[in-house]
Amino acid sequence: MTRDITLIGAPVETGAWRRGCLMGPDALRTAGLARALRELGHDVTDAGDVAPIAAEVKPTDNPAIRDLDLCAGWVRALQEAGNRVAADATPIFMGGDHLMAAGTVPAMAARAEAAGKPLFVLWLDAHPDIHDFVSTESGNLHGTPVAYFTGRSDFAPQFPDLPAAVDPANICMIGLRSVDPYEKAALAASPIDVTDMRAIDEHGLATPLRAFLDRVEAADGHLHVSFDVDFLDPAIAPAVGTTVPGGATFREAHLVMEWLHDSGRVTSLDLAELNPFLDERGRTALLMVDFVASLFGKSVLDRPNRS
Ligand code: NNH
Ligand code: MN
Ligand code: MN
Ligand code: MN
Repeated sequence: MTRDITLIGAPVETGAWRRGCLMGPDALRTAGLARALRELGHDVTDAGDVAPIAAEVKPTDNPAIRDLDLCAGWVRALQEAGNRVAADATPIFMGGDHLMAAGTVPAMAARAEAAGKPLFVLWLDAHPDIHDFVSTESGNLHGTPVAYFTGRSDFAPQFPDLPAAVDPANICMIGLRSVDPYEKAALAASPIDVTDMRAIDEHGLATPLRAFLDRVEAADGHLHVSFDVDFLDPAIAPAVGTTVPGGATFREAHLVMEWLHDSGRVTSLDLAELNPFLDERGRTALLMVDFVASLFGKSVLDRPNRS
């Protein structure tokens, strides 16, 4: 299937403690993201980078929160950029830290709603990013997008009113291995489908991913994939500010990409947390491009796999 793919740069870095994610979109460009997708036959347009909408917002009561004005400006700008994406286009949002998902996911939820379909979200990450303005101890707002886009906590008036909330029952998180106490409680009380690294070690990720993709299919849903670089093991993907040992291997991540492709269901993608300042000769950026190519149709053999 040939797609109209729009690359949208989201060089937000104020959601993370370490600087450098602002170089993420350019590193993905340099690593050949557009070329790799064109070689697979897709029509690719690079829409350039989004810029934050300057705004001064009301401070919160949590003194730990960092760069609130700029973060709020990014969320607003990325929602607006997401709203401009054509109904039949497949956007790839090139981050930028994971705060980007507070912009991209609500826009994709609104787009799905306009098409009369539910939005499902596959969250590939070491972290659940389900903090809110009150619970975050680090004050880094890349740890908050899931609480925001599910409407779980109040982010008003700093972040925009949600155009459409994502039903937490439509979210699947895979790869978790760094969960703060508040987040543990939040997940325990939530219908979010969670596969942590222990579950992957014990049973593999095939069963939970298949079950989730079957649900997307049965509901005829849109599927947004939010891929945080730290989903991957730091041994293969060092270019991320929050490495956590014991992540997904090359083969596990590759299999996820190939199943996502086979499902035909992916309607939008975030590439989050790539920090090129921490990379080694571009290897993490090149690896991400390789995974994206697999998600959009690069295969080893020109015949279906038997399974
Ligand atoms: N939970 C931590 C925090 O809120 C870490 C979040 N960092 C991430 N998330 N990289 O994916 O600060
Ligand atoms: Mn740039
Ligand atoms: Mn994340
Ligand atoms: Mn993470």
